[in-house]
Amino acid sequence: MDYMAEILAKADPEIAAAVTKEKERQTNKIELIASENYVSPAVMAAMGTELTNKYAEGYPGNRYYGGCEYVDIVETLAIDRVKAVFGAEHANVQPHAGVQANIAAYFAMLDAGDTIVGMSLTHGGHLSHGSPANLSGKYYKFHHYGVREDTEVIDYDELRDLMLKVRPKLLVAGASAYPRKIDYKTMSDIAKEVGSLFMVDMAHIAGLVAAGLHPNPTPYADVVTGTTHKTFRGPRGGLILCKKELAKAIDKAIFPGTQGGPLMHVIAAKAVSFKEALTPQFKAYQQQIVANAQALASALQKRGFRLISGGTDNHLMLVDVRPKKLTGKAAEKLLDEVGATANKNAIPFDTENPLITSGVRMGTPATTTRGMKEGEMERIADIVDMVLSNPEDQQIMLKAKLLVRELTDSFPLFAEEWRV
Ligand code: DSN
Repeated sequence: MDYMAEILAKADPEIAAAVTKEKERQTNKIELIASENYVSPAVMAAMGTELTNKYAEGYPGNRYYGGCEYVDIVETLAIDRVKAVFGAEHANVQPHAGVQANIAAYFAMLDAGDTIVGMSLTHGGHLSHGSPANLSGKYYKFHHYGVREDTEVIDYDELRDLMLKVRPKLLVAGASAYPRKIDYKTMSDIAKEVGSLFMVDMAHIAGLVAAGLHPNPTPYADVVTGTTHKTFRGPRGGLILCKKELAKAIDKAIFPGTQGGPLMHVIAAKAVSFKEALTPQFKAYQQQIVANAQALASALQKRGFRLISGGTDNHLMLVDVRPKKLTGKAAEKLLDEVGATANKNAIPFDTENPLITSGVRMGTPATTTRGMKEGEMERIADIVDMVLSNPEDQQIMLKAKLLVRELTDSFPLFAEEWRV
């Protein structure tokens, strides 16, 4: 046990025990949730520092509290590094998470009641892109585009038609369950034609963008939001990038607009992850995420699975489990029983309700961090196939469980190789 864990175990054994169990879960299961990852020891260390003690409302050099000279260094480094990573004119590193980044971006650019066009949650969009259950859907008038039923990819002509009809103040690109590249240039052209602002939520693919493997939305969008904890492999948190003209409005929208004190320990961890993102090892890691996603996708297809849109260009895929006579909910549970963690997910034109669904979303950021490569993706596809094709067969389920354990034992979670 390390020193910090020992302190926690002495002070609060109940919490320490749950943390230990969670560490065991992460160690002994195959993590296929597309939005999860394992941070480096340096990122983890930054989060457990004295910076958590500091109030620092405001921005570097302009705070509402004294004693900010050192957290100013931290936040300035974070800002400069993330601007270098994405080639941005301005960056705000204070959003606590992705939803907060999106809400602040809307608050900066719009008035309550304004019209926005965004991707439908049921076609791969995000809750904060206008779900009626989210503040975004309650305070703004959203219209949604989706994917075509035949191709299951975004139809930019249909999107243009909707934009011309609705003439929104803002067009939002980005998704949380869309396996294909998004054409930011075309979307930006449509937004310009209609006179709308253009925002890209790159939360899922930030790591791929940082490594130059996915188109960078920064030159095309007025505002780019994102998270640091998915493909990017930083701490749980959000960020906003924007053009100089919107810098003041964005900063004001985060503080005092929608947040109070920044989480300086998390901002320090973000800065560490931004430094990691500037290394060649990070680029190699992101390349392997994509190679692994392609390997897993084609291995699943070889075993008869149908993937939404026929494959993937990024780190994730959506598997239609209806041909296996399963729901997404049942598939998620079966996979979990053998030690593979994925999440049920609506597929486009799903007829099941969102708590049941007909799909499972799988991604490769976490397994890639463990050092797994294309060969291991074949083994994972075997496990998924065994489980979802034979849910009633206890012997096959047991065999799948053993195969998961063999894999996780061969790729220790905190092995040296994956440390940057
Ligand atoms: N909950 C995240 C995901 O899993 O995609 C999005 O916020």
